[in-house]
Amino acid sequence: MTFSGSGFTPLASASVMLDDATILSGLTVNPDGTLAGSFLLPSTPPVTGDFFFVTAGDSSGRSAFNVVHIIAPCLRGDVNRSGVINASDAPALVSALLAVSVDPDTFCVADVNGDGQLNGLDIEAFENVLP
Ligand SMILES: [Ca+2]
Repeated sequence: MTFSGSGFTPLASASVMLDDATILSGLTVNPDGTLAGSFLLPSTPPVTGDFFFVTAGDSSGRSAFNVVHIIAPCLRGDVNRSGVINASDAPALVSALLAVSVDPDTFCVADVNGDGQLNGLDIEAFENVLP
């Protein structure tokens, strides 16, 4: 997970908090007032729907925050987003194939054969990925 921000006091010391826990400390704001870096999220694997408040603050009391929403990696065939591929995904797959349009996350899990289209070929591919 990367973060970046600007408007901090140049060369001030800074830290980053994830929710209420300090995850990075001893940082120094860049001369142009920007601050950037990266950290690992504590939830492994991250669960869809999780979210974290990321707060970056400098020693002069300037801070910025953002909310990180977790979207799980696309598991093709897990159309109902339960974390596993099984027969329960079939109705969701059919709904996605019949829908006029779907959101990008649904498109990814419903495009089971990964060809960039939602059609009957994905049903065949779905049958092949069923355990
Ligand atoms: Ca497809």
